[in-house]
Amino acid sequence: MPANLTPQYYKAEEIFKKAASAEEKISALEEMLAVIPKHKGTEKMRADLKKRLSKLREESLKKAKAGRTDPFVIKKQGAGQAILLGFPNTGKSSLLTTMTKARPKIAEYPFTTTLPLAGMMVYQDIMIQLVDTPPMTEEFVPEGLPGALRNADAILILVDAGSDDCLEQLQNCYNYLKDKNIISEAAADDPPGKMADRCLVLATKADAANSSENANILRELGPPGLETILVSAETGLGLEIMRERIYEILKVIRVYTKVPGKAPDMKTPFILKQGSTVLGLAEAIHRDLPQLMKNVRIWGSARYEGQSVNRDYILSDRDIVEINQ
Ligand SMILES: Nc1nc2c(ncn2[C@@H]2O[C@H](COP(=O)(O)OP(=O)(O)OP(=O)(O)O)[C@@H](O)[C@H]2O)c(=O)[nH]1
Ligand SMILES: [Mg+2]
Repeated sequence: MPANLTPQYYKAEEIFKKAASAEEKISALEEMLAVIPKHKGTEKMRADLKKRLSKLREESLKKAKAGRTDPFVIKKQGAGQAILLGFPNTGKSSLLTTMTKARPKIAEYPFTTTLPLAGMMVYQDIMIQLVDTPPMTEEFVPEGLPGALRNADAILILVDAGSDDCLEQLQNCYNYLKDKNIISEAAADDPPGKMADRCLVLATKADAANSSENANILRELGPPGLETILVSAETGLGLEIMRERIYEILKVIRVYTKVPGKAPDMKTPFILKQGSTVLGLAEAIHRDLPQLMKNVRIWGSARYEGQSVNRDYILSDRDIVEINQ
């Protein structure tokens, strides 16, 4: 049976053929379906149009979903990512402001921060990413926060050392992390700092009354094996030691490279996982380098300066490496 297609149909089909985007194609197909004569002769064509339309709609929905950015998925930058966790008003945003160029809103009332915000903190010659987050409480944890915590390299638990609730705040945060399996439980005999692999407690507002006493209460009665540092975003107390501890938690090393016969590049170290070898460094520099490298010399951890080592040699923080091809 003849289809007897109309000029409107041919026009819509022309638009469809020229359409560049999925949205244009969808609306042209919808038009074609709307204007196509509905009789036995076009039955197959209409079924085909419907099939194409639903396929395009599905694809475009998938794309839209993938393109939507989740604010709790924070792309890592620098030597590692340390996320701030804590009850409202504990000074998370103030710490981010003091340590980085990021400028979150700070206020004396609770629940000021509603979305995560990242900033870069300088540590010696590298940068470490700090991520401010909306607060958690015993009753409420923002959706998306557990995923962000799980993904972070270090978790900084902030508690207000100026408040008598600080031990309760710490216990709540710690129990939450443990219950959600974000960290593993510390053993009672773990030395401070070894605990729960990547947590550090920051007792904030060190400039407030009773803060030292409260920090001691946290150390004595808080979960075992947790290291607590008393810090103040206002006076700067404790911030240097905090930076050092965060770096240690990241378990990375800095390695500097040098071209034969030239001075080493001490400005931009390669950041590698602790335990990385010369081969790991070569892979990080360029994927073809492992095949090309011949003699490798090390300054720093080697027995003598400029010592030749093989590709299995385990590098140390601040080693200088010369790779000859
Ligand atoms: N004295 C003193 N006050 C501080 C310090 N750090 C933060 N504050 C104050 O504590 C209040 C809360 O600070 P924020 O940085 O907004 O706290 P937050 O944890 O980000 O709060 P939320 O976003 O609500 O979770 C503000 O009034 C700050 O000025 C500090 O080191 N010393
Ligand atoms: Mg905040």
